[in-house]
Amino acid sequence: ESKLTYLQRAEKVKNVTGRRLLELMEAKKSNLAVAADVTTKAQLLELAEAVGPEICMLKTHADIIADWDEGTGPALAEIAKRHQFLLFEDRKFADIGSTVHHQVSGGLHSISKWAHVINAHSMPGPGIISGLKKAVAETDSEMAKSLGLLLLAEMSSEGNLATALPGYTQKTIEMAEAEKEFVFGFISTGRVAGDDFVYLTPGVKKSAGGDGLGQQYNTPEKVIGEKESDVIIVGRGVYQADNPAKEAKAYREAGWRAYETRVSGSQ
Ligand code: UP6
Repeated sequence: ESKLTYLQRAEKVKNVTGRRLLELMEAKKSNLAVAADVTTKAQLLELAEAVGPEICMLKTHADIIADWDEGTGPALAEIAKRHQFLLFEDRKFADIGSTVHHQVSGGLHSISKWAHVINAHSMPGPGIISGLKKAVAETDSEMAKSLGLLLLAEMSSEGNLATALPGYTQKTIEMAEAEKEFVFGFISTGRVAGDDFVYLTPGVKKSAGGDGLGQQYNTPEKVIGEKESDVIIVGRGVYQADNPAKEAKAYREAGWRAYETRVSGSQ
């Protein structure tokens, strides 16, 4: 059972971006990440601006933005700096080291130029971490030097093999343990390892259920309180609401309440 505060946990995390995330969560009283799964640049920037004050992180899928251009990353970075949240590009790298090395730094999206956090599947083995690390080492951008990596230890979707295959999650944790300067946490349904990693959980909505395409939802109370995750990731629950800013505030308050209850140990 984890009673440590986010600030106490920050001291244990080696990656500088992981520490910064925990510190700004405490400062903003927010353990909410919004998944900005909109499909145009204008919608993306508008959503970032609207939910910015409520979130610790904006999770993007750059490759679903129809009109992504070289100004999109810098525009997001400016909003993130002003509202004090991190940018997490949810590219879910899943290839050999040499390929992901190009994918993270090149192409249309130049992810390492604007993202603070990236993630990868552990399926290809430790070479995927080496490839991403090489891209970071080669960069001359100060920002890319502090990039933090999350590994997918579990997924939220029904029948996913990370959860179904015995040993998959444990092997993923071992890969992270070996690279703690770079890997600061996991995508998981809850706490799967120690206090020195950060846990981020997608598949969160006000009421539990699904979406007909395999997604499985849990509530903020269950994810933060019972499963002891750290960050709730909410997509459709926020951006499909009539008023995304107001809905983000409600999710932030629910997530924070669940955290405070957990660390205080009272009801
Ligand atoms: N996501 C999951 N499950 C995972 C990993 N990632 O849902 O195991 C991502 C999706 C989406 C967001 O790519 O961007 O989290 C969930 O969105 P939703 O709240 O609209 O379901």
